[in-house]
Amino acid sequence: MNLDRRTFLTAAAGVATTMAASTRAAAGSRIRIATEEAFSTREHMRAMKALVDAHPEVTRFDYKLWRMITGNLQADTPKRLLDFAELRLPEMDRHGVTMHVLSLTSPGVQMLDRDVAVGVAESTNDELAEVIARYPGRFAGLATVAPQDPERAAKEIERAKTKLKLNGIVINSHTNNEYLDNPKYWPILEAAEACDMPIYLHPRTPSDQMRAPMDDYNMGSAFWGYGIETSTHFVRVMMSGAFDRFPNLTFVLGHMGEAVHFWIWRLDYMSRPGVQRGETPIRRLPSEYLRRNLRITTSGQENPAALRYSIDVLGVWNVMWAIDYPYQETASAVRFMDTAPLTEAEREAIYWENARRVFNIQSIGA
Ligand code: 1DF
Ligand code: MN
Repeated sequence: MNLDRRTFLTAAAGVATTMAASTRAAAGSRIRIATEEAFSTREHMRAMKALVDAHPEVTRFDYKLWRMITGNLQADTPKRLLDFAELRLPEMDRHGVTMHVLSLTSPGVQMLDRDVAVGVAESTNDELAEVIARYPGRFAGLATVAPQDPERAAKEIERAKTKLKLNGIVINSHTNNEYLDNPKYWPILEAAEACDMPIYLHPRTPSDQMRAPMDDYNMGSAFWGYGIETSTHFVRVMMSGAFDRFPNLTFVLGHMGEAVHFWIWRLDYMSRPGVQRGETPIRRLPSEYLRRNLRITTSGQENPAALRYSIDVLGVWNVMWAIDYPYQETASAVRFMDTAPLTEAEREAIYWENARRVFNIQSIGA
């Protein structure tokens, strides 16, 4: 561990010990909605196993990861992905987590062949709705769609909204190396806007176009490649003019906004008329889309300075809390949010009020 990192951790621990835990939290009555929480189904696992088994020669990070996950369903991560009652709810209860907003774990159905993907997406959404109904007030959920078939995906968004009462859509970045700014995917954006369903743009291993420098050191993973892939995807969508065409469409980015808004000043500066903006169809400044059409979550990022910055530039109403279960620890995600140097109003907004509004959550808590 180098000195910088040690200094940072000491500073973070100092914040933790000097901030008193809220009395409501101590009484166990604080509401906490975690917004990027992964699950899987038996059918999803079977389809992913068939895929990676059929291509033993592929060494891309996502294939390696899925060989590991599907190699032993009794291992810790797959067990936690498939479970609700035995491990997940007790873990939530131990740490005072009221709800998980569930999403099918990355890359969802997006590595599967089109027709398989459509089938797994629809059955996953049915199972998700059953889980939500089985444990009232404890789960909400984002619908999986197969972008491989944009028309069916648009229909599934409508079914997820009206019939299954799901709370948004998850898309795990690129699909067969294509991005959502491609006009063939506009039916998905159009349906999402029409149904008032936010699109949670979740990471996956970078596209082939971006992969080469990520192939060493496992950099295609959540360590670096996930964020670069996903932030680039969002910026592409923004620069395509999608938010002019669909002005009420909202995207959600995890991992503290995949750092997109850390570029907010430079995105505006470099896209000023005559430099870059004249070459793109966008009608507003990037900063306006970042504040109107983007929400972010804290999944997997426990850095109070990055949180403060995010609130200051995007507004407290655009920031939500998340754990990234089962890939990160519930205990530390709760400790981070309980002790971050915020006003109580900010803490409540980020812990649950924003999630309720953004994901249209109807009932909270048992
Ligand atoms: C990991 C992280 C894996 C995230 C994920 O899905 C995932 C990980 C397979 O740490 O291996 O979605 N994440 O969201 O950062
Ligand atoms: Mn995640």
